Amino acid sequence: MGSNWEEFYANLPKPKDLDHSIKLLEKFSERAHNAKGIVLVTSGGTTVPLEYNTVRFVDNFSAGTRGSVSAEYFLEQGYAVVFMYRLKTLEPYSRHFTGQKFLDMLELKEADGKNSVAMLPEYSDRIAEVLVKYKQALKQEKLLQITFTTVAEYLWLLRAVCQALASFERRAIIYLAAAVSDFYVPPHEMSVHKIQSSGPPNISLQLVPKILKPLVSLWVPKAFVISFKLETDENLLIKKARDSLNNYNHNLVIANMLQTRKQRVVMVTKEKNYEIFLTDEQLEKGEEIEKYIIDDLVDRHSQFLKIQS
Ligand code: PAZ
Repeated sequence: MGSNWEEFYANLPKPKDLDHSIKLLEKFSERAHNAKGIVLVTSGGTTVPLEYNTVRFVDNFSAGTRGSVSAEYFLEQGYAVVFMYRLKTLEPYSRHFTGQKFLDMLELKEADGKNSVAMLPEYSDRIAEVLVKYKQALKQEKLLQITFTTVAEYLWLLRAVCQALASFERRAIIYLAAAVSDFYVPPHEMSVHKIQSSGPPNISLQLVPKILKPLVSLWVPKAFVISFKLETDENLLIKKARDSLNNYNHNLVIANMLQTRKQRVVMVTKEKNYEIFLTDEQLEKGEEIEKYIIDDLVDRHSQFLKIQS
């Protein structure tokens, strides 16, 4: 079962809200035809539930920074964006104000025994800057957000989004920044109830088939497809990225190390490898590497449109 994606899908339970997401996608993609192009950005990590009534699951690391930041820069460049993300990970625009950061921007005022809330003036410019971009994306209906949690939900959604974007042909960009589980528990082997701790559990994980293969060759054969490769051993990084490019024959792999992913990536194309990085000074100033990655990709996508048309 591990290598056959069709059989794999046939055995994966379809998510309950998939039909609703497909309707949203169809409407969104109809409207998006007048944008410069459309991008699917995947973001966050998938889970692998160990039980149907899930108490425990295996998780994949990703805060959703790469995806949410990239989505903002694609929007700024005039693309419509389908942001497919793990529930409760970072989202475009709201990512600037998460957790305590948001509360620290407010002050409490008391008058006549009543409390009211005001924005601290020193944050006003920063908030206004983000708010302008957010409102513009909403007004232009250029951003659609859809969520997944498990690897099964991710895979069902991924195929549905690709099918909705196929009509954009070369104008579609598929930007796969999510951290997707390589292993899963096949549905027929999954415990229904919480696994009891009376002894060591016997959990056997199987390989998830390589979904880039049907994605590139069947679902969106004309799109500009970018995958990411995450490693923790520098010695493996470029070889694994190039192997992936050779195996799936897509347009580009962005290779990054877990430890340095916010400061350095290597762009692996059919012709060459090149780095995009931020200096320590740029990083300290709060610059984001995704700005430079997206600038580069937008250039490459324009070239791709010219060469192929
Ligand atoms: O979401 P984040 O900013 O914390 O991390 C981003 C990332 C490392 C998950 C992404 O850049 C990436 O490499 N995604 C693909 C992971 C993989 O090889 O499965």
